[in-house]
Amino acid sequence: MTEAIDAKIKARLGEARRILITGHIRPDGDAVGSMLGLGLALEKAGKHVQMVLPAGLPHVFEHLKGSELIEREVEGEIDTFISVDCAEFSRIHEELQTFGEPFINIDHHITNTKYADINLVEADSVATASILTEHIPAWGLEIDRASASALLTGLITDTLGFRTLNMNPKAFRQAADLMEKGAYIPDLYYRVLISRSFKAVQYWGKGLATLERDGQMVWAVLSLKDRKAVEYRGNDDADLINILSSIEKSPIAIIFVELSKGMVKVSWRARGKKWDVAQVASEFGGGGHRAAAGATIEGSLEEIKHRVLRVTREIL
Ligand SMILES: [Mn+2]
Repeated sequence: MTEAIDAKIKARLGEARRILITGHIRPDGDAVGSMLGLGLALEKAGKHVQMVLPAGLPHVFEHLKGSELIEREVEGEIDTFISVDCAEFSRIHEELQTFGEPFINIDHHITNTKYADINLVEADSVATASILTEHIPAWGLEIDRASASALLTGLITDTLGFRTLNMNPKAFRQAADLMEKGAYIPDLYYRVLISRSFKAVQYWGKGLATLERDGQMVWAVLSLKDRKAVEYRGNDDADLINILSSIEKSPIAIIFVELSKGMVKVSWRARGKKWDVAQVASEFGGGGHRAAAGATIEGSLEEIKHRVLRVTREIL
């Protein structure tokens, strides 16, 4: 089965001249690392590759070699469109949706809707970067040091540093292989999981001041006002969710981030195999994994908070 998909992808990439690669909107380390890991390998094989993120590259990944090649716009014609780490067509940036459905969809989300001509979806993989690390050589491509660093970044970020419940021996072996290709784990690890801006920690303070608990759930809220007050420039929770999910006796953590007036991003984290927060997120049109899921919901912060807490309590 996988061999057949590998053969199809290899043939398609062999014919490809001008390739477009993108990851999901609000790209994380796996989306960026996968784009770059594959894109650099294809460039090395002589392909014209455009790696595109219309909203730009999050600055936390700017240290990655080759990341300067990531553009905001597509130039000229495209004959092969590849999406990575993108569970649904709607998770591709609007501006790129005009290119139609991708030819190749490479992803590890269990909620993937298989919207492309060729779908390489392996839900038991810890990251899309893990799928790529395994399959890139089968497509006749080479993983060099820059590509290895990007892929290892995907592995590190999606597993929160090799500690999520879905971690498997294969991911450790792949990390070792990528290190042998020159990826330097201490630096990559520090950059994406440890280092933070002063403003991000001030922003945490705002969120932590709203911390509440009920039964096994713990939650916090980050409003637009908070973000402005500390001049935090990201459009996210600055990973505050990881702090919430460390709280003992509270296996379910939820964070509410007001993206704009009337638009709230909700993220869930669950500790322990008993819970499946992807199921809750899907009630709100979102998705993800058993242990980590998210949804973007329209409505006011207060109203969404009540609805989400009620539905999460009911389902879990
Ligand atoms: Mn991923």
